[in-house]
Amino acid sequence: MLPEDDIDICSKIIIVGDGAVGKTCVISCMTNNTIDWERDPDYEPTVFNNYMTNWDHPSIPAGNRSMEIWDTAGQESFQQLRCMSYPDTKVFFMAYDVSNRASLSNVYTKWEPEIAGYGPDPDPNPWVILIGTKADFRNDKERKDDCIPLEECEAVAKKIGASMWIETSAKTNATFPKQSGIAKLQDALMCLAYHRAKGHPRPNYDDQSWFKPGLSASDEPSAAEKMAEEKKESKVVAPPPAKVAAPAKVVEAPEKKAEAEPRVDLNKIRADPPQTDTNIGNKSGGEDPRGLCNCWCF
Ligand SMILES: Nc1nc2c(ncn2[C@@H]2O[C@H](COP(=O)(O)OP(=O)(O)OP(=O)(O)O)[C@@H](O)[C@H]2O)c(=O)[nH]1
Ligand SMILES: [Mg+2]
Repeated sequence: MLPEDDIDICSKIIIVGDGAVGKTCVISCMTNNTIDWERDPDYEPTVFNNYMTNWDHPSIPAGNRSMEIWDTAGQESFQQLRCMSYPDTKVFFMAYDVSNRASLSNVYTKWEPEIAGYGPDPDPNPWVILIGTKADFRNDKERKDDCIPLEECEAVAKKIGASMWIETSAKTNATFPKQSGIAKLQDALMCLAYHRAKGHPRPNYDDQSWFKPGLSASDEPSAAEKMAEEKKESKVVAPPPAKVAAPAKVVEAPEKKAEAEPRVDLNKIRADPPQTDTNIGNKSGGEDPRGLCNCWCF
């Protein structure tokens, strides 16, 4: 373990992007991992939700580290509420769906101006990780032709001054977390938040020296991989009951790791989403079928 660092870090992270691109599913992968992909998960638009957690990374000196991650509504009707959450954000996740060109162009026509222009003291150069979601579509014979070429996505990352661009699949993460891009996203988030807290300049896309693989470096099967394996085995004897929350993803617990602390849970308040070109459906009211809770266990 590296020596204790001299600073306490509490980083605020926000995810933005069009409605239904898969923001909440990505956050779920980084937290409780309870989405049941064997049943097509219902789309429940988010209004607002946040999570608080401690975190660590093998390349980052130990210290008092916490992160607050905010899941926002992509729906236009929640713009005002969403914007209120922007001040003091250290790292933004900007998400697009790899099969939805409008969601990618909205990254620079809508989301980048929105986060860089809000509030009395907006940050004209926000720190951003661009996230492609639903990357499993790239290997899906029925959907791969809809997918945006990788070069175009990378060009957008450069255009908005993102420090990194990562394509992820929340769906694949259930069985292949290393390949899903989620572990890499977690590593990138921790490294970038630390870099910012240390007062370093915002990294350019072409300089990735700030990034160190941690979770994504291990060859050991992760807890999620083992869980998926166990789930498969237990299915032979008895199918798992629907909607039972899976155990939280556990990755080498650090000595100082604490239970994630619930903060605010408004996820039960459902949006009444307008139909946009990225809105694949809607449903309001009732329990969240994904069973999301406010926790984050790296
Ligand atoms: N194939 C596939 N589908 C996904 C993936 N992630 C999300 N989805 C689907 O997309 C739907 C919407 O995902 P959400 O995470 O709720 O979308 P969101 O961006 O949070 O939407 P808002 O809360 O309205 O802004 C889910 O119900 C899934 O069916 C993925 O990685 N692969
Ligand atoms: Mg959501």
